[in-house]
Amino acid sequence: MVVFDRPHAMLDVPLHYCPGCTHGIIHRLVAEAIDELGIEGKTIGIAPVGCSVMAYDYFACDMIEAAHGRAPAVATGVKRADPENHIVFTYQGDGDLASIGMAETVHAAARNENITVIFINNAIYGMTGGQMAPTSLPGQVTQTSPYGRDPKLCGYPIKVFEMLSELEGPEYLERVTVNNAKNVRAAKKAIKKAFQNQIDGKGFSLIEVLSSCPTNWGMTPSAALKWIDEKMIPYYPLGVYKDRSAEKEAAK
Ligand SMILES: Cc1ncc(C[n+]2csc(CCOP(=O)(O)OP(=O)(O)O)c2C)c(N)n1
Repeated sequence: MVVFDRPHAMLDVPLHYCPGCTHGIIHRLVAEAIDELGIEGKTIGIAPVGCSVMAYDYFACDMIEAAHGRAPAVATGVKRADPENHIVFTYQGDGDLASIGMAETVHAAARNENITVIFINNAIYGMTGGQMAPTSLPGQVTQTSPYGRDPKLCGYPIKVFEMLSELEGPEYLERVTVNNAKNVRAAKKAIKKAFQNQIDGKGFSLIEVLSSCPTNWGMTPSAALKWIDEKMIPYYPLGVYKDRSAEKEAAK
């Protein structure tokens, strides 16, 4: 009996990610959700630049490359062109989604576009070598904040969900992480729900995944997973920030 296998929606190729990077786990969870919902043939993924720029090599579904930050705009076009037959997801880093692409993110959420957004928050610009991101923590040492992020100089981190949950538009916002087995299971559930919402026509679903970047954080993989628990989760609490359908149900 097969009890564990590679998801069909994930291609059998080696990943280029650094040891201990959690992009690979999240790719797997997305692929499992696609398999379980039986949507591989109609799914189109949009990945802009960032460490996941080569995601088109890893997913078995159709993939489109977007310019930095523009994935929600591209996803909007793809989804609206054939809403009945396309399931569209974006896969974006925090530099991408919360900095150069912040406008696209906010407006797609406000419009309640019926798309699924997978947001990888590793608190740093990974691909370009570890510069400070909009989500880098106060005091965090990065290539461009060698003495630690000073909010007086660089401003405060952007808490994407705390902002977006004030909008009427979005259907579902949940922050998860993948730093231990229990959290991976919860992340899978949230990612699958974000796709299911789209299938059900409910609208904009965004899953933020607190992720590790051992290379640019200058840590071992296990220390990086611990850092998520000790530093990231207290600043970016896990949980559901918006679930409009559940709220409507509860109000009945
Ligand atoms: C318009 C534009 N500006 C800047 C860049 C350079 N660039 C490539 S990836 C990247 C940051 C990616 O960081 P993030 O989105 O956090 O993803 P990660 O690599 O950490 O997964 C930047 C600034 C670019 N490719 N295009």
